[in-house]
Amino acid sequence: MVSRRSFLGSAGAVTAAVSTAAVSKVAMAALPEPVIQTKPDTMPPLVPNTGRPYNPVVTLNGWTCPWRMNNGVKEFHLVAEPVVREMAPGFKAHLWGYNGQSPGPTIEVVEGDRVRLFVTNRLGELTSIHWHGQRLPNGMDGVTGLNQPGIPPGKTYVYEFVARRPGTFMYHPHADEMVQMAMGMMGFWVTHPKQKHPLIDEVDRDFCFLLNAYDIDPGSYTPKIMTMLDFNLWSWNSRIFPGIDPLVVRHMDKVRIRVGNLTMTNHPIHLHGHEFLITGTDGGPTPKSTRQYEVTADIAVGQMRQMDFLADEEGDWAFHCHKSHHTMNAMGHDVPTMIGVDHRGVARQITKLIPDYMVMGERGMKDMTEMEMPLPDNTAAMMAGQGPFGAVGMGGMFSVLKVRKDQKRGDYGDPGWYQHPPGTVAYEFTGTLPDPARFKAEGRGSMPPSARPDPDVEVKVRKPTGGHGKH
Ligand SMILES: [Cu+2]
Repeated sequence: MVSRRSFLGSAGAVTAAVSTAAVSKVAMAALPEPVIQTKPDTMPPLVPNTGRPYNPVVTLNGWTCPWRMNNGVKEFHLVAEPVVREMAPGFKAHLWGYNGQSPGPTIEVVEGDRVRLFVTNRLGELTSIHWHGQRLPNGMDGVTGLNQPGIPPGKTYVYEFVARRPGTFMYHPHADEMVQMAMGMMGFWVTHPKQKHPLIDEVDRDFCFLLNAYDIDPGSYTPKIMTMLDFNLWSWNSRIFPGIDPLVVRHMDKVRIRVGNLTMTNHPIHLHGHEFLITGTDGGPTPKSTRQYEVTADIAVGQMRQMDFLADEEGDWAFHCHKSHHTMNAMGHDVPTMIGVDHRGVARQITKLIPDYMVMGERGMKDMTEMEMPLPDNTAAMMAGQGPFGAVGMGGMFSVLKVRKDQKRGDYGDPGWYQHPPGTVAYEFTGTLPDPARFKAEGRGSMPPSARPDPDVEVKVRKPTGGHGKH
């Protein structure tokens, strides 16, 4: 019997919930060693040293799964198991994932590769993996009950197929989906083209991440699994701002960002300073005739988008979901009841109670940062990003695209804050200002209304002397 330690390898400190005793020695001997990752850092791209060459992707706050070649077949080993994910510095969530992390490692293969994926279940319930977007034999599609029995706890199943289409894909369970995805089980998949592809440009930097969401009460560690829409943590690869790494590129790099959505709502992902083209979806590369320049791509539930652009503007550019409540961290309406009432001012209490108030008002944000509220243990700070000009009132799905002239090719290290050329930062005007033009009267609309409110309070108040019945 091979011990669990050797089964897990040197990084086997990650706790496994279920014993591997059920796996026979013969089966164990045939399994590739699963590589375990315990850090939430963005790992450097995994340059392929076996199999066919390609330009590897960089998984934001993630990593690519190593493989072994076995008689021309690319073999991966995914282990479904409980993991601890640091969603932001100091804020740890108890999730389920693969190989020590949520999301699981990115799978990178080349078009035409024969792929064999060993999936070991160390959860307490059945699981399976669906390979979203792949062309494959029906029995490899991973829908529990329909295409295969669920993988019982402690067992390992094997999926095998040829990666037929190049493109951007993902994987996730098709067993108890609502629970298992709410717990963080998902991963990215990239199939690189086997040769120069007319619709797939070669790029200098290729980033990828999944949109996911959690509902974790302040002070607790485990997501609520029955939440349908009211999630309170909006994350990229199970990280929230300010815990999401910047996307660092070299000036004039061709950049690709691949995004998949496994939340329960759509996300308009918005890039500052540049325009991009949607060059691919999970359906494959987009025809050139369909491409138009955008600065926001709405990514619906279960969709993937691949955005290409030329990083020709230096600076620190915001990159975020455009739904303002998705760039907020755990706060919800539950927070005040969890932490008790603050008696230092009614306005401050309103700020706490009404999240929108904070989204709208600088004042509210300032108050929050000054308040030093006693928050429950393990609660993501509401406003925690510290920028070069002060607090960045954001959370959740927010990061920064850093474009630098002196960034070395292949260097993804954080270059620090952008040094603005003199005279290129918005500044305070201290002279005297004429009164700005102001709104003076309502328009008439396209035709007279058939009725109007009675009494016409607003109009009477504004123009007490005027008769308004005969527009
Ligand atoms: Cu969003």
